[in-house]
Amino acid sequence: MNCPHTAAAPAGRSTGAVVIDPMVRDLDGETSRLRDAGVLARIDLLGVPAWTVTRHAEARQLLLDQRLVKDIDAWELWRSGVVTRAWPLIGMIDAGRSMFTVDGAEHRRLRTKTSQALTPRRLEAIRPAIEEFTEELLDQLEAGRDENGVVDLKAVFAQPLPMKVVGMLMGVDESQHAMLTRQYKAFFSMLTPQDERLALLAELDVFYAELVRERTARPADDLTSALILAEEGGEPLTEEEVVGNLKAMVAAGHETTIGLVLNAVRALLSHPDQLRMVLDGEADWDAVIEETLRWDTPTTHLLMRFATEDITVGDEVIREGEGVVISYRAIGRDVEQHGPDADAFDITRPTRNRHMTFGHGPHICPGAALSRVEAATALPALFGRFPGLRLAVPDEEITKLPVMTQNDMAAFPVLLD
Ligand code: STR
Repeated sequence: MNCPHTAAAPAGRSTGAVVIDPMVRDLDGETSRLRDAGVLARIDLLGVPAWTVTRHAEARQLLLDQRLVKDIDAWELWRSGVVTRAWPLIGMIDAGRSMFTVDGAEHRRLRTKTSQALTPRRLEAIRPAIEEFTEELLDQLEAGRDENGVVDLKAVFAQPLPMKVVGMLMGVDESQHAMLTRQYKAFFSMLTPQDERLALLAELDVFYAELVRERTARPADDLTSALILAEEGGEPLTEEEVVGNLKAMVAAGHETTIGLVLNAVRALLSHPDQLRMVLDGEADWDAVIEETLRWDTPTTHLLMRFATEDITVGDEVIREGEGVVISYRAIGRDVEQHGPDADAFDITRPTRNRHMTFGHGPHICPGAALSRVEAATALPALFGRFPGLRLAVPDEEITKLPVMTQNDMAAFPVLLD
């Protein structure tokens, strides 16, 4: 593959690296190639080399290793100017100061309020609202059928639900949801030219900064306002930090739960025996959710961490300054962790809860419990209302969007009866 995004082919770019396909034409094939390439595999991300970790145990260990940091200035290819803002994946890493990009004591300072707002106990308070959104969207699903009875479960249900939830939580008005969905779709798509991506990120920064200024002037009952207000005697977050956290929450909350809900529906429809078990009460929805998280992870690759010292993993050495990706899809299919049938979807699997799809260590997903509540509300309500739900096209015709880091379907057309 040529390398249009960097000034020159980066020095040290290895031959034999697994090239990550920006068009996501064969995700399962790519996942097996990554696993075959080793515990630590060399990958090529649009011409930029990195390591990826493909096994559960070693990923767990690296996610606890303080020698790996999120600070982009620890990346040799960035410091030397080989990787620039012209690289289409830069927005996944250089996303402003927030809990997503900082480590150590500063990270705890940036993250505490968010994780406290998202504990299972605090989430009980918003469960009724999630149920209400779900019912509303199920009505829209029914009303949205075309003359053949077909409706896109993604556009009408799986996509708006997490947007409504994270919008309510952060205080983003409903009138802005369609704009945000459109912007993030363009942000993640590899078909978007990089100058357009950089422009939309700048527009989003303006939007979020305005929201933060509004809440600073007039605090409301939302997490954005809570992030602005200083703890008694504590250090308040700066405006840049509040904006960073806000955009991380909206991007993450909106983009990942779509995958969880849709992937669970798709897995059940293609494994009707297991759907039966759930509908007959022989298995519970939590089993579906956890097995879906393991088997068909919403996040394929998490970019990126950087080594501040040489780190040995098995017989490979990550050199100081090199980048490390966590390949959650490969990790979920680890046979050491989940057994020889790790590639099979099986809600009765004993290890279904022992996945690492939300990460591990200090950066473990603060929204994990929230996404579980969303899925545990959406899935039973959907199949409760439409027990005969089925795909309107053969499963092989469902295509992935050209998004390198997320596992994202283009559409999911269904029949409701
Ligand atoms: C998107 C662009 C942006 O403005 C801010 C962020 C920070 C949080 C990131 C998000 C990103 C991309 C999707 C991520 C999310 C955190 C969790 C989510 C990586 C870079 C996952 O896919 C797990």
